[in-house]
Amino acid sequence: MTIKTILTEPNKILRKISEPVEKVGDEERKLMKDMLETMYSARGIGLAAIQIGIPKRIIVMDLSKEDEKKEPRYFVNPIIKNKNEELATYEEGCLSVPGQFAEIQRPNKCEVEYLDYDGKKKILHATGLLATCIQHELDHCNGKLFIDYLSKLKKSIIIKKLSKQKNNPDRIVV
Ligand code: GNR
Ligand code: NI
Repeated sequence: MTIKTILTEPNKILRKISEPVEKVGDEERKLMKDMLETMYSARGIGLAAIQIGIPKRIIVMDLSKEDEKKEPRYFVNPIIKNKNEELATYEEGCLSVPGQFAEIQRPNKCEVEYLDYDGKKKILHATGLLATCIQHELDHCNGKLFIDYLSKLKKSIIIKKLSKQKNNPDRIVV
């Protein structure tokens, strides 16, 4: 397994629309394992393939607490079927928008149709953080970041900060 580099904003690749996967084969499973390892090493709870530069509609997730047993989840070609009218607010962060957090409102429940690690068709009724996270990751597949929901001013402040961080040669990237 390999830990990949996570792309950060501003980077045009993050704005690409990812393509559906034709078949869940060994190549896709290798990618899912690498994504999961990359996500764990960055201490995230979800990751979309485009965040490591691969425009495929693949998401990995693990919402278990650090002292609990790992609970990896894999979603290939996820489609959100039913979104609840009711909204929930979570403070969101993103591995591609490092160090920035904002409260975002999204439907508090959703139904997701997807293929699992073995390519089997599944349906999941998601609520709470799971529902939020799936919607956050699906946004990545469509080239969207959580900062796109903020006001123009807030968004531009965040992008400026991130650009500065990137250009600073003193920044140590481990
Ligand atoms: O690690 C992450 N935490 C998080 C918190 C609230 C809402 C969404 C997320 S996803 C994020 C990892 C990430 O960037 N996934 O794309
Ligand atoms: Ni993200």
